[in-house]
Amino acid sequence: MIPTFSLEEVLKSSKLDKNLLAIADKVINKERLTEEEGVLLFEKGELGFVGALANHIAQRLHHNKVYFNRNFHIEPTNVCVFTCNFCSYSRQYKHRDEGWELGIEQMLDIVRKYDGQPVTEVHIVGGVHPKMNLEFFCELLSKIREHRPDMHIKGFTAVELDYMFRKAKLTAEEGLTKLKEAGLQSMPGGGAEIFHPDIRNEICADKVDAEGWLHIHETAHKLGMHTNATMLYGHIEKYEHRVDHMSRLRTLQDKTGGFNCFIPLKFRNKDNDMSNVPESSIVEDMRMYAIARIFIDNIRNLKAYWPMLGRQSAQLTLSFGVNDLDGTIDDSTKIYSMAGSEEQTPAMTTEDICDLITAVGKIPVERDTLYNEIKVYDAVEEA
Ligand code: V47
Ligand code: SF4
Repeated sequence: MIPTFSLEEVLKSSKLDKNLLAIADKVINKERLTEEEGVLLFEKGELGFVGALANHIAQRLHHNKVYFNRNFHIEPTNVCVFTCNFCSYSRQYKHRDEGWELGIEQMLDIVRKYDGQPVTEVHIVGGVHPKMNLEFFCELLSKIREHRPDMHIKGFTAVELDYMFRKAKLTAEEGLTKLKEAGLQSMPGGGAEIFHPDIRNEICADKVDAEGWLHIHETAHKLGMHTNATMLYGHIEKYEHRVDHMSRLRTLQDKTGGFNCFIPLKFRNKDNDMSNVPESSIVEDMRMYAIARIFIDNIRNLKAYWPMLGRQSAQLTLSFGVNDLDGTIDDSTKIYSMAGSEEQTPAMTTEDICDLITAVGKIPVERDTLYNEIKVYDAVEEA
């Protein structure tokens, strides 16, 4: 079993910096950290210290429960009008013969493959294709809804939506209302990358900026839709950029309460224009998850997305504040396999996921997209 760090033991250490001790006091008293304190945690907080604090918070919120979801992905295309330097997945329109472009019937065939299976969510995400417009996606959504009315449809990053709405000459509110009427129920968290313009302009200059991304999510929340939020870390950003990013999300969450979960995404460096940038170490990954859990005090769920992190590292994050493994049973996503993830054909059965969770002394809980509990798997029960 992986050891979890006891807060009491860690606080007994006489070597602790007094500012770190003050942060620990704040965490124990449920007080919010400032941005300066967030940066200090990244600079000085050792793995055991941040792990103990993160674990304390996760226990307070979720006891020993770790959530997973039964879902599958549809990736309509990897053709993209944008040119993010970290992306190993996209192909420009002029090279579209090297990529894929699915029609509505082909995507419905993917949905039909899961007929009779207890999946609760479909996650639709892909490149930004210049010819796949709002009308096309409304048709797709309504046909999925008609075929499988019980299944939650989570779809489209704010990057895809921003482009779709600008082309249709609609505001975010008008565009989201149309998609919602067609069947869209929530939005994934992609496209956030790093909000700070100093970094954003270096890694993904041509797509929607921080204000645009946040505006689309705020509008979705206003329309009653929940959304997720991501952060692409471990490349050229500095600690203050990570804290700035998390702080902007924390501020919007105070306003709307619409974020379901936060997902730090580890930068993978295979076959992209940033392949010269080394990947973060596993210690840095665990510190990232722990500090996210400590700093963002108003988003209840912290997700480790195992197809990108690899299942062993994802399992380790459960001792660093993570309470959600996403848990895709058949994840056909190519975003990470093409960028060098250990998971080349990501698929885990419910039993695999439950084993991963129980092996670190936690309780697997199947959830729906909105974190309603579907089934708690206790130790004696077969998955
Ligand atoms: O925005 C692209 C990331 C994201 C690389 O909301 C990369 O439940 C690492 O956001 N290395 C899209 N990351 C995927 C995404 C997501 C995935 C799973 C669940 C949810 C959710 C959202 O993938 C992009 C970008 O940040 N990405 N290339 C790369 N080389
Ligand atoms: Fe396009 Fe998304 Fe890749 Fe950027 S990360 S190039 S928006 S597919």
